[in-house]
Amino acid sequence: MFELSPLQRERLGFKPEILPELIDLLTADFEDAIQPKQENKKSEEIKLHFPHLTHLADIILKKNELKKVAPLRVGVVLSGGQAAGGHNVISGLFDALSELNNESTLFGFLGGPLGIIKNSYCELTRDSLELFRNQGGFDLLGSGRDKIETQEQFASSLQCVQTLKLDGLVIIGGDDSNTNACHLAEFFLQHSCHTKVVGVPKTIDGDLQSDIIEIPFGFDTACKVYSETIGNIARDALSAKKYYYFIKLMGRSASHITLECALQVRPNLALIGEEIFEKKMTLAQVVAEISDLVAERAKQGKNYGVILIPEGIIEFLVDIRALISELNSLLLSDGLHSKKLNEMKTKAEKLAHIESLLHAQAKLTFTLCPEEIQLQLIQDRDPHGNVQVAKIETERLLQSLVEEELKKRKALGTYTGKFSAQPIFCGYEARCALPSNFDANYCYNLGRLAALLIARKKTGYMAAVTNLAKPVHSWRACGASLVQMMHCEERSGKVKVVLKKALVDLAGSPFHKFSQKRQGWRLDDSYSQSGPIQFFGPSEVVDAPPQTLLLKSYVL
Ligand code: FBP
Repeated sequence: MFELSPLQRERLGFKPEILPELIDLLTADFEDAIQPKQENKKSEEIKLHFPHLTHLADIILKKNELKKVAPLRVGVVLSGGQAAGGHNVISGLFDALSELNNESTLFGFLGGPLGIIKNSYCELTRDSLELFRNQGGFDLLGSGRDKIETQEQFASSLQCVQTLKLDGLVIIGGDDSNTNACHLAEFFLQHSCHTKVVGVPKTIDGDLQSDIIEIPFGFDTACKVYSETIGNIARDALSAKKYYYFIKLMGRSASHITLECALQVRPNLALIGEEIFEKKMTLAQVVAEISDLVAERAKQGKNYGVILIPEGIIEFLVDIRALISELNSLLLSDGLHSKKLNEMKTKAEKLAHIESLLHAQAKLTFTLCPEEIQLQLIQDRDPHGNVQVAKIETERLLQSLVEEELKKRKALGTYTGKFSAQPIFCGYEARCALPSNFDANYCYNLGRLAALLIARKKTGYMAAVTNLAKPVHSWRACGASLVQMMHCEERSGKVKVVLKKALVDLAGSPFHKFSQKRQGWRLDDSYSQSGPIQFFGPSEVVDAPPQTLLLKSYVL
């Protein structure tokens, strides 16, 4: 058993603030939100997949007369990547179920969605939760990236919830897990199963958003942890004045994390994948943009700086995107070329073989990449044969290409500075941090709301808390209809009905603010050091929500 640090023990005693509508659960009920009927706007494909759910509108809370609740049996699962606050969702869920009826039972599925398929679970009690309140990590239950997708998996899940006689199943996850939640809710209804399915929005990436899902949990803590690191590194750059720090930030596709950290720290340059995509920029153009910055700063005698690179950038660069797509179709996991490549002994043989197969443009892009990146592009593939973009060391790729470019400029006499760089990856260290007050409060309320949705027999909803830029006493609780968030998307050549990933909105106020400020950040060293997450002190320090939220709500 792990030993808790003094701070962890102190955090066990933190009492999350409950939003007013969720204090007295027995008198709380839901009604349809006043909104234009969405039903007709949904495509035929979506209606076909979700005949029972297609009519569901978002719901809001209303006060009602006291409604007693029979003992509830609920299962909960953590799905996908870790995000700070998961244990608080479960604590909130547990406490709320006990308040609704103290004979209720909460089961936790082990190791992610596979736990549902394989019927692997444990019963959660007040004692088992005791050491997990306000703590980071997902280790109470573990997590996994398995999806409930096939008919057999749906059937096993149905059997599992029926065997356990579950009134509700709470799926804590990102866009894919909540897509599965919607499909499961529909499947259970089609099979006259009374288990209600409720999703909870989680992902540090911040890309699970809609009109009423303002931000998924975990984003705030992760960005605060990264901003602390970046702020410290920036101060190091300013002190030693000898390095450029190329900092890659986690976030599989969208650049929300990079944007938030840029707003918090004010680096000299922050690349935003969505903007690069909109401008149809190539790798060479991005390299030129960074080199221009280095050259401009060198003219002022500044041979140091901080550059933020979102993990997902690789797929937003038009030429790399085309290369990856060509490589993906060439190297299908069961394909001929993949087998051939595996049989080859030397790196050089493998690279030459791939080069010989690529079309002219893709070949040019491939040869532009240093050898170690070329190998990452062809070797690190997922079980479907796709490039694992998260494993490509973009920070090293850009650093080495900028170095090359600067050498050329030096030879031409257009650059006279010194360039020495350090690649840094800010990734896994932030996912299991002790949740910030924002995430601890948010998650606890999400858990309570999920319990209430189940008690009021709502299925196919995601727990949603709005007004998050305001203090907790102004937060509102609602249910977001999952089906209203669905859209059709082509994945691996097939049309699939999935929850839409929310990318950075280039017309939105957070990006607008960033683009107004960034010119000044290039040459002035206006770095801001946010410091570690604080749990004690004035509210503006300990309870601050992400800047992105404040800007979206026009609070800043
Ligand atoms: P989720 O969307 O599942 O929460 O995962 C987010 C994330 O942390 C990404 O930022 C990152 O690209 C990925 O998970 C890493 O995944 P893994 O843990 O499988 O290496």
